[in-house]
Amino acid sequence: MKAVVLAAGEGTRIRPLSGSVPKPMLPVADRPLVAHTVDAAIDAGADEIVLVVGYESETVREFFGATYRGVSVSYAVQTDQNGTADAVNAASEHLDGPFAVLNGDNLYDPAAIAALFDSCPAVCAIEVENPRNYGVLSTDDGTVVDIVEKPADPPTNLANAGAYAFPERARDWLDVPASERGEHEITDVLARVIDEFAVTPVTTDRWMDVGRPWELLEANEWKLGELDRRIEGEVSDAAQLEGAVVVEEGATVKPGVVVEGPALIRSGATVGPNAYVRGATLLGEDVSVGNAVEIKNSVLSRGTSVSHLSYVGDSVLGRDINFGAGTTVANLRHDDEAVKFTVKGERISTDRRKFGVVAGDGVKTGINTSLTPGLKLDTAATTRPGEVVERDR
Ligand code: TTP
Repeated sequence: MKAVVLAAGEGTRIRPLSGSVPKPMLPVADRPLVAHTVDAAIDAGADEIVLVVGYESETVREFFGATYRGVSVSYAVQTDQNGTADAVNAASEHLDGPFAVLNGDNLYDPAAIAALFDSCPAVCAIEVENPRNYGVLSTDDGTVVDIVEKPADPPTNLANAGAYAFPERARDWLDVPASERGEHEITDVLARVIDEFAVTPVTTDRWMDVGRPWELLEANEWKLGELDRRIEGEVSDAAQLEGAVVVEEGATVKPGVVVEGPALIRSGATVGPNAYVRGATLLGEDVSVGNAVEIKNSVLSRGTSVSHLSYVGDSVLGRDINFGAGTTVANLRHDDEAVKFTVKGERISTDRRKFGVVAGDGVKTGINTSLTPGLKLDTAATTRPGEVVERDR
């Protein structure tokens, strides 16, 4: 089956991380986020991938090229991000026969995607505790009979897990009217398919939609947790690597370093001496973690440097950041409440007891900067030496 993978969005809710890199290309373990989606489709047996691209599309094209893992990849351009149905519509001339649609910012269980392909027409569903926040599926006798967005009174706890296998006819139904929020939604295409076909709900135990920065952290927790230990870089005899630790070729781990897996230290990264890296942590290409630094459950993107005497916990750092000596991230509130974070101007709960900071590309902190939980530092923001930063900047 052909799989259409939607990767045209910028990811406004994940800003500032999507400043120079579109959300689908943000790092999740050893690959961009969207590569996990494409891998799930290929592992499930997709025989062709159609990637819908738009925002900063070059980076996506460069990564996948014309074939990826032996499977043909073609591209459709969605000029304006007018919604998920509009995105699939942009790919319509690539479609013949039944086709699957997957979100390029979702992590899927490949076994569920294989079952989805086998059960076409079908939609993936996951049981959730709080269905009010999702598209909710009503079923009758093993068939989906309705889908309702964020219902006040959910008919089931089966949430739409953003993966669809559509019959060929659905290609003619992609031009749906705009929804209340002004987007052409793939769920309206699904509603039409539900009206005309028997649609099977394929349940999955594990699925994740990456929309906000802490979800990128959680996606890394998932995928770093799947790594097997592999040591190919230069590791000092006086370093200690515990559990599922990957040190890629070209990475250096100096004396006195302790790394607790799951952790991935990518090519060109240097760690130590005397640093403490705790799981789940991704140290991207050319990252530098220096003397007496502790990093815990964090993502440090390519080229970022936390050189000495600093602590970074439960945080996501973009590219080419420099944390000055003694920069300390707080990741826990005194009142033990969930940490809040600002998404599109609104302060919302991350539902996480521990969450540190999100810093955009090129941020520089002065020495001895203290950063409070849930702080957002915009692209290229700076702090002064000794500052206590309590407000986003
Ligand atoms: P969303 O997460 O709804 O949108 P987004 O990725 O642009 O992020 P944000 O809401 O933070 O701005 O999109 C779901 C998937 O569909 C995602 O993989 C991006 C893709 N998409 C498109 O390809 N074209 C579109 O017009 C839209 C709205 C989304």
